[in-house]
Amino acid sequence: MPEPGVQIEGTHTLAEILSQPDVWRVALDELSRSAEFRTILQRTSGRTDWLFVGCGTSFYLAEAAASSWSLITGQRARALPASEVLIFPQLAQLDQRQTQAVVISRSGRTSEALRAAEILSRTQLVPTLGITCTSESELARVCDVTMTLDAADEKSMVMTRSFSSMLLGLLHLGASHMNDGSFVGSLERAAASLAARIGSFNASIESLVANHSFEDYVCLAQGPLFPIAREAALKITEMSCSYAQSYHTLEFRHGPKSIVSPRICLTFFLSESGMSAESEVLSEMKGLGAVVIAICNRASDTVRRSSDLVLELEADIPELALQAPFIVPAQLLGFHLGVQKGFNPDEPRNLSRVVILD
Ligand code: F1P
Repeated sequence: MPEPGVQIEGTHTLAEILSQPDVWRVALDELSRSAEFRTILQRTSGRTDWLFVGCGTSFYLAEAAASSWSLITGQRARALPASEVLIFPQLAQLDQRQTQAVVISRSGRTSEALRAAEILSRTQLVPTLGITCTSESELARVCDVTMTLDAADEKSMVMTRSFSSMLLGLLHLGASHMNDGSFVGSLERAAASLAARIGSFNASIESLVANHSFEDYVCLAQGPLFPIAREAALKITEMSCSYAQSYHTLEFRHGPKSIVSPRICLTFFLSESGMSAESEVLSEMKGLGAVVIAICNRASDTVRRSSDLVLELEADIPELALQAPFIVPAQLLGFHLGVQKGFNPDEPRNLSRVVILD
């Protein structure tokens, strides 16, 4: 393992994180023009109760997709880890007449995801939509229909552009079900805004990491951004072997804030709906001595006064289109923290790219 702080040149993980705006554009364009997408639209129309399923990052993707799906379509949508479908299938509250299952797996090979797809399809008789970044996947052989975003596949062990691209693909599907053709345009504007800022975001985050030595990490968000905070915490853990936590922003006051000190890094994913209330928490935590990173579309005055680093997207897009761009700074934070601690994010400790069970 290299000496702590040694910059690891040419990692594919960093290149893949930085490639996201371009990959989103390609993936969304290919999806929109594909016969596969039209088939999926047709085969899933009329289903009114959506269950999103995955493992690890793909489970947090399922949570992000479920929260957005409800807000975009007005339909009931839930997320479960694939393991819960295997062990407690009754928790899924499946209704064969209404439920549409979506099984998410970058590799299309994760044992729990494949087994959950089989149970949903063959035992519970619920239609299954797979989404993956791997062509000719095992997942596609198990699910009734499958969305494949191979432009978003990656070499990295941890999921970065696969997470954001598959999320955008599912948002595009939800908006298309509602005949909202403008939503894909907002996703493209989000990509353009991020593309213009991602270089400065990367430099700012690398500099903040170089100038601090953290002991604790907490990611905070509300609403459809809360799954992004959960995924952000996992990225920090996977790439830097640090214990990172996530909470609903206003929940942080109710006990967890006891850990706040000058050695804590608090990352706020600020919604537009809750900007005022969330800014107050941010200001209070700065008052307790925390180092504060604010990720937002446009910062309030309180956020500017109280943050050590403000990363603004400044895009004219609906709030839901913020989910994918907001995860990118967190991926960069996890990467630079890992390098600072002497790890190689291309080869995270203890991890394998796919979890295959006997
Ligand atoms: C799911 C997953 C990843 C994790 C690691 C192990 O993979 O848990 O989220 O980062 O790579 O596998 P997949 O089912 O999405 O391929």
